[in-house]
Amino acid sequence: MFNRFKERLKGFKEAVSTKIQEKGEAEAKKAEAKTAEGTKPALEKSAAVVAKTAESEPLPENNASGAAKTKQSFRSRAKSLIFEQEVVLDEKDLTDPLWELEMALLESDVALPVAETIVASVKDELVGRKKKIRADTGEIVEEALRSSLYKVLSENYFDVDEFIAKAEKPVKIVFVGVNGTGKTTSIAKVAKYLKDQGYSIVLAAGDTFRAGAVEQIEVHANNLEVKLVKHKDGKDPAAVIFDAVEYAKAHHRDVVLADTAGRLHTNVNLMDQMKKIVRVVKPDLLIFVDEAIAGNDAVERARLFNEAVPINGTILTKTDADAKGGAAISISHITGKPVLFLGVGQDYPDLVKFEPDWLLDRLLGS
Ligand SMILES: Nc1nc2c(ncn2[C@@H]2O[C@H](COP(=O)(O)OP(=O)(O)O)[C@@H](O)[C@H]2O)c(=O)[nH]1
Ligand SMILES: [Mg+2]
Repeated sequence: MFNRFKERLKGFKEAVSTKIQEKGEAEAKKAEAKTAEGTKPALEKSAAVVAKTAESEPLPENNASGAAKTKQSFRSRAKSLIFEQEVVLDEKDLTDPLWELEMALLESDVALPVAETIVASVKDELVGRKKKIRADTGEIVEEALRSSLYKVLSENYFDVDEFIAKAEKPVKIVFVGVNGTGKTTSIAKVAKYLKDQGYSIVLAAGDTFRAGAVEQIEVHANNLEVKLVKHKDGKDPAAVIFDAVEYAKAHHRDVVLADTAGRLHTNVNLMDQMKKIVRVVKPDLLIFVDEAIAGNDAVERARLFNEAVPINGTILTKTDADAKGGAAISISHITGKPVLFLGVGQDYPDLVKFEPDWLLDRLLGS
């Protein structure tokens, strides 16, 4: 998961570390020069004393090597000074590393405005703060990255568990998105997720477009032992979902999860159909589903869907197969809507409720 992202961040981390090291050395040299300057008169004085004593007394045998020893101890003190040096980074120091970071983010499919936000925040974290060199160099960079990514990831945080617990029942949730991204699979995963919490579930076979779609969701309904509402030869998804809601009301079921056909935002007819579903069903949550591996395309589609009909949040699937991480980092910032779940595999339990820390650990962890 996110291996390319981690790989790509290494360059930035190294660039900052090198900069801190260089500055520390320069500062230490300055300090060494100052120390040497300060002790020079004292050394001369002691040399004069030695010379004077030599006139009256025989020279102690070890005098020459004693002077060498003094010189040596200065050197090792200077060396340790490099490591203890406090380094302050200014904007100029960070120009190259931050460029490196921006490139890393863009190549990882992080959307441009999001990459710029992260870079500005990392710069803010690093510029002007006193940094103790050596011991915590790596940590400083890691911490700056972590807190900057955290800000972006937690921007629109939404607790879906709390929402469902408090919402009037049945909670109506409609899933939309393009074909093959994992809508139906995600519905099955969410059904299991909620069923495990004790909620009663009704599925709606609202993909009336694709051949085999009803059979596919029926298999999930049977596996999970939940009710499926479908229409025989029905072609109106709004009517199917409406009936599922009526069924849930009549039978006191907690949550309706409605499937829909895959559609592109450019398909006017299918986008109108989606608007009709929203008008008729008035979902509590309209969830956009897309796959993390689509990178910027997924983010752009989310933006366009949200423009056509305001979504409440997204589910990002196939993060288990995503090396870059860009979509997961960007999608919430770009749409202004929260990520609710991440798909992490093909089985029912492979669903993770979105938590910024969980994602951060995977983006930055080893
Ligand atoms: N690796 C992986 N595959 C997934 C994930 N979610 C869905 N898939 C697969 O994606 C394919 C399309 O899923 P489907 O639910 O039919 O997509 P839909 O057309 O949007 O309904 C299937 O083979 C799923 O098993 C996920 O989180 N990880
Ligand atoms: Mg489907």
